This record gives sequence, structure tokens and C-alpha cells, in this order.
Amino acid sequence: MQQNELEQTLVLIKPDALKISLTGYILSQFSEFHTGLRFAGFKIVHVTRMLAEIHYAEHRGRPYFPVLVNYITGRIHYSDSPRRRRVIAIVYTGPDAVAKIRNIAGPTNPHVAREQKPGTIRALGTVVPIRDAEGRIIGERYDNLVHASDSTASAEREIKLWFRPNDIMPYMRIFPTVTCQEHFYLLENHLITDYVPGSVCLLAPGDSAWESDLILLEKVRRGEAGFEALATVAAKYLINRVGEPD
Ligand code: 3AN
Repeated sequence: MQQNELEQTLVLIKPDALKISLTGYILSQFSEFHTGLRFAGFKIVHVTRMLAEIHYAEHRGRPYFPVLVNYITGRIHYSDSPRRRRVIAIVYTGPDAVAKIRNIAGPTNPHVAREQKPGTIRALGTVVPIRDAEGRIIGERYDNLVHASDSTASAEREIKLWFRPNDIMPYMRIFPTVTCQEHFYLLENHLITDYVPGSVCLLAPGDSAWESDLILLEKVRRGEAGFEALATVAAKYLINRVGEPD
């Protein structure tokens, strides 16, 4: 019961929803009044390609993957306005958070949502053909307005990917954290522990870090894990940084 009370899930309000001003509607559908869930974290994120590719890592290699990355980074809905490219990332907390939010979000494919779960948020989405260079249709893009974690395991991975511990209210952190004892910097996609000009500080002594992140950084340092692991930790520390390649 106690464990269940503290379940968390990640929601992303995607660029298509922002573009057509559905934010208020979506927040209302997910509100505590309807779901019994509370905000634990909330932020507006300019999504880098690194963050998008790690978030959707399980779709890598699928024909729609490049389009999916362009969609979540805002390149499709704000093609001429890079400064408006953003998503709203939210952590909801409460009993059965994953299932409650998924039920209100609806099926992945908006056509299916309209047929089988009218009234869900994704029933308001659209399906757009994906074409190759010759104009042949090679797949579909689901502009389905929101992302919602599909299991508690995915929720943990995704919350730790998008949020630093201190982005989440102290009493609402459910994943183990540790106090970092040393400096970690990112320099040209490599991990270093001594500052050199041009490097970005990810963590410093005294910072609160996800325990699993520090374990990953140790593996990267020992050469037992590569860039994907490093990016999984680093992406959240690069969110909304001026000058970050996107
Ligand atoms: P959900 O978002 O419902 O958990 P996932 O995790 O299977 O669905 O897929 C993540 C995203 O990838 C979806 N929101 C959708 O935009 C896209 N996607 C998934 N499957 C397909 C597909 N067969 N064709 C096009 N896009 C897809």
C-alpha cells in the first residue's frame, strides 16, 4: 500500500499539443480532482537530440525513428521557430500513477484511440504519413499529444533521464539518491574528472545525484560502459543550457 501510494510516472506534453494550446485541457484531465495524483516535478524543456534519442532508445532502427526524434524535439511543429521548440515534462505521484495516466492518455495510435477510447487525450491526435525521398509512404507518424510512461520500470528510467533529484520536491523523491563526492565533466562526449576549458560540469562534490547515475558514471570511467550510458546521465544536466547543440 505504502509503495503503491508513492508510484510515479512521467508525462510529456508534446510540441503538437503546445502548438494547438491543449496544455490547459491536458493538465485538467490529469488533475488531482480526476486522478488523485499530485505534481512532484514540472519543467519546460528545450529537447536536445541527445535527450530525444535516449528517451526513445527502444525505437532506434525503426523506420519512424528519425521522424519521432524530429517530432519530440519540436522540429516538425516549429520548423521555422527554433526558440519555440519545447515540451512540458511532468512527474505525477500517487496510487497507480502509471495506469491512471495511461488510461486518460489513451492508445498510442490516435485512430485507434478515437475508435476504441473516445474521450481520451490521444483521440484528439492525428496520424501523418511518413514519406521517403521519392514521396513513397514508408510509415506513419503518431502526433499523439502526450507521452506517458508505460510501466513503473519505464517511469523510473524516464524520470531519472529528464529530472535531476533536486528538480523533484524532497518528500516526493522515490528513487535512491546519493551525495556526489567528486567532479564529473563532459567534454566532447567524453567523461573527465578535472576541469578543462570548454567542458561542462555535470556533478560536483555535495550535489545530490541518482544513485544509479553515479554507478553508471563509474562504469563509464572504468571503460565498462560507453557513450549511451554517459548520455543517459548527462542529458538532464544539459537541459536548457545556452549554447548546447540541438
Ligand atoms: P506509447 O507512447 O503509447 O508508450 P510507444 O512507447 O510504443 O507508445 O511508442 C512511443 C512513440 O513512438 C509513440 N508515442 C509514437 O509516437 C511512436 N510510435 C510507436 N509505434 C509507432 C509506429 N508503429 N509507427 C509510428 N510511430 C510509432
